[in-house]
Formats: sequence, C-alpha cells, structure tokens
Amino acid sequence: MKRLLSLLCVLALTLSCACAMAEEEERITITIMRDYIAPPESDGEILQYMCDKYNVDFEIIYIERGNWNESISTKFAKGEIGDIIDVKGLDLLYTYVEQDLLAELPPEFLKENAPFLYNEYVKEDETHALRYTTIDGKNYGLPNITGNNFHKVIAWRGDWLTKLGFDKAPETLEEMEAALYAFTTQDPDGNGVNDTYGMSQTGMEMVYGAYGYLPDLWQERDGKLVYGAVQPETKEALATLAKWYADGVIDPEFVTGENQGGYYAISHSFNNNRIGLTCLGEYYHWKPVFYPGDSKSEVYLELQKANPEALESIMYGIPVTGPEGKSGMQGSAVINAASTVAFGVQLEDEPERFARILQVYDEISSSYENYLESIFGIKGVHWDFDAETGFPGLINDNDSKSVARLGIVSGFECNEYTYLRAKPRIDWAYEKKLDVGVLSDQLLVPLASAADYQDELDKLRDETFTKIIRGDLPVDAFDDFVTEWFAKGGQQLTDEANAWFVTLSE
Ligand SMILES: [Ca+2]
Repeated sequence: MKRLLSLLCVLALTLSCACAMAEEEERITITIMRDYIAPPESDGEILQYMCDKYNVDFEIIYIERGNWNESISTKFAKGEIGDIIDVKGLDLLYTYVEQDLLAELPPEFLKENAPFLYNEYVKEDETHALRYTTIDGKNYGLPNITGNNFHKVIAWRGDWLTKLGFDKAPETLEEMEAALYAFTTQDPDGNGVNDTYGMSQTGMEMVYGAYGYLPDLWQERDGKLVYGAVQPETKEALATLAKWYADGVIDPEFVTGENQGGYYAISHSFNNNRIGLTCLGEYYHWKPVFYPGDSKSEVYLELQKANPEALESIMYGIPVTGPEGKSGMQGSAVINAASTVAFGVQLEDEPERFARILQVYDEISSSYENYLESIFGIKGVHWDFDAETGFPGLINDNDSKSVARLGIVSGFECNEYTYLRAKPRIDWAYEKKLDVGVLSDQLLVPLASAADYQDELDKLRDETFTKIIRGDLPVDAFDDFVTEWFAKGGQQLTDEANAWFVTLSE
C-alpha cells in the first residue's frame, strides 16, 4: 500500500510537471532538410519518439540524396526553406548566404541557448571552429568537427607481393614502381593470362603526394597558399604517371574508375584480381566487423564474399615517399565546413523559435545516450549496448536504412562520443597507420569567386591531366595548362585564398 501511494505521488508530480511545461512553452514545429540514406516516413516510430521526448514536432523535408543540389534548390525556389539545413560545401554556404536563405547564428546567441554546442565549437581562440562558417563577420552555421585526421586506406594485394618477392608493402615511390611493374608483367594471379595491372585511378593520389602537392588541395608554400594542380612538382608526378600508363602498368580503363556500381567505396577492379593496389574507401569501409551490430565495413564484407583470399592477404601501406622525401594523401579535415548544419533565414524573424530549436539541438547532443538515440533510435528496440563489449549497435535486424526510414534526427557528434561508440575502428585506423602522411587542405573558408570559376578550372585540370597520363598530350602541355588556369580565374582564387590566409596570422 505504501508503495502504491508513493507511486501515485510520483505520477501526480509527473503530471503536474508536464502540465506546467506545456503552459510554459508552446509546442513548435521544426522542419529538417538533412541528408537521409533512405526517405523517412512521416509517422516513423523513431520520429514520433523524438517528437514526444523533446516536446516538438519534427517534420522532415526529404531531399533526394543522389540529386541533392538540384533537389534542394528546387525547394528553395518554391520558398520551402527548412529550419535545420545540411549545407554540403563551402561554395554552397556562400551561395545560400548570398541568396539570403540562411539565418545568422551569432556566437552569443548560440552560447545562450546551446551552451554544450558552444563549448564544443568555441574551445579556445585558435580552434574557434565557427571562423570557418563566418562570412563578412557573421556566422551562418555549425561546421562538422572530427577528432581524427585519417587518409584513405592504402590496400595492397599481400599475396601478389609475397609471390613476386616483396616482403612488405612499398614505402617509397621506387618500391611502388617495382611492385606495380611486377603486378603487370609477372602474372601475379597465376592464370597464365596477361590480365592484370598495377593500379588504376585511386593509386594516383599518393604519386602526386610523393612529389609534394595534391591536385585539388590548397597547401602552404613559402608562407603563401598555392593550388596543388599548378605546382611544378605536379608536372613531375604526371610524367611518372604517363610513363606507367605507356608501359601498361595503369589500367587503361582508369577514367571510368574502379567501382562498377553498388556501394561507391567498393573497388571491383581490386576485388576481381584486375589491379593489385587500391586507395578507394575510408577506414570504416575496410575495418572488420568488431562486434554484433558494428556498422559500416561495406568493403570488408564485400571482399569477404568476392575474394576471401585477397582480403586475408592485404598489406596496408603508408603514402610512399618520393625522390625529395615528400609523401602524402588527403586527410579528412578536422574542421569540415563543407559539411555544415545551418538554419533557415525565417528564424531571424522568430528569435524565440530559433532559441528553442537550438535548445533542442543542444539537448539531443549533450548526453551520450541522447545522441545515440538520435542516430540509432529507441534503446532496446532499434539499438543497444553490446553485452560483451559495451559498444552500441543496431539490433532486431535494423540497419542504417531502416532507422533512417523510421525517422532518426541526428544530433551533433562530439569527439568524445565518436571514441566511446567507435573505439575499435579508430584504434584499427591508427594500427594501420592511416594518420601517417596526412595532407590537409589549408584553405578552410569559401572563396567569393569559387562559384564563378572553380567548376570550369576543375574540368580543365581533369581533362588535361587525363590526356597527359594517356599520352594524348605531351607532358609539356602542363605549362600551357598552368598559364590557362591562372588566366581563367585561378589567379583571382589564389589572391582571395591569400587574402584570407594572412588574416590567420594577424
Ligand atoms: Ca594473369
């Protein structure tokens, strides 16, 4: 009886709390334009749960993933602007601000309403992540922050290397060349047919890196920012690649890539014994499945099915070192403004609703379990902590698509959560040395003229480099390309990049 009474008391208290809360704040609707791997259902179980838990109505405006830019622009043109919007690119952030689609998010307003997020973003001056989403002195969003900086996986066919007399993955450009030539000429798969190549498209990045500059990165050179594609060292890299191509070492189909459909990070050329080196895919695609419900591992699982011997034998390499001792591949940026959460311009006129949205986003992000619910769904129904390892994983046959359909509402993942929920895979990436030889894009802000020039310049670069590698143009055609690049807007971009770069040291 005593127990029943106290239970009634608790109930009464809970009810009165709920009533008081309902009186205090009106239940608002929050529209979301974020990236979903599958279209969410408006009455999805997870979405309903999140609405009830946070006492708001989340409404998802689905943007077709494969056609993101066009699809979201069409909605914007119709005046349909979400409250929370995924912005997928610095140039887009700039464009949207110019088109007056985004609300300014002053750091002080963030601090007031989302103290947890504020602390994550504005730790100390030099890591002030909001600097990267600030345009003309106004902040327009929350960039993505990741604690780890890994380059793509460098996977060598260990069985081929061993068979041909190499006892480890190549570490220098010279060793790389020797291995690739052997893969091409010495029938590593032993079928008596001349049907293998050294590498295809994705092996090229570390060749450029071995000469010091990557063709699509802004890097520091003598105190200034320079674009990798137009550095003289890149001409040397192209000469090497052209020689390899002429000698039949590079897959003649390299232009069409290594993936023939299905999940984008799978290299069919590698899986089907056509090439012996691939750098397609991130660490989380290649890692083994560490515990029941451990997500990702798309490449690992596919290779396990298609070619278990190859999987078993893989030797993970580091970016090879070139003649001047340089090496590198692009890392995943620690602060990635190209993946920014922004807020619809309508919120500028609704400061109370804007404040409430930030409060909810802060609450979703500020505890580990809240965050896990936001990406996996209801604990015990869609996900749970693994009894043995303690790591969270999807259960009851759920996968990333099914929980997307049920309406997850992803919060902000701080570094601590990444490590808490994914320690085995991050440890794996360090064990495979994916943090060694990382080059980062040192330009971290949108350039005012990027929208005018970048696409055309990228196209010019890609077409010219392909022609040089295939021998359709001589290597010296690089010199004309450099002149044309600067004349067609490259000089303007370089000037703008450096105008920003000097402000870093001010
Ligand atoms: Ca063969």
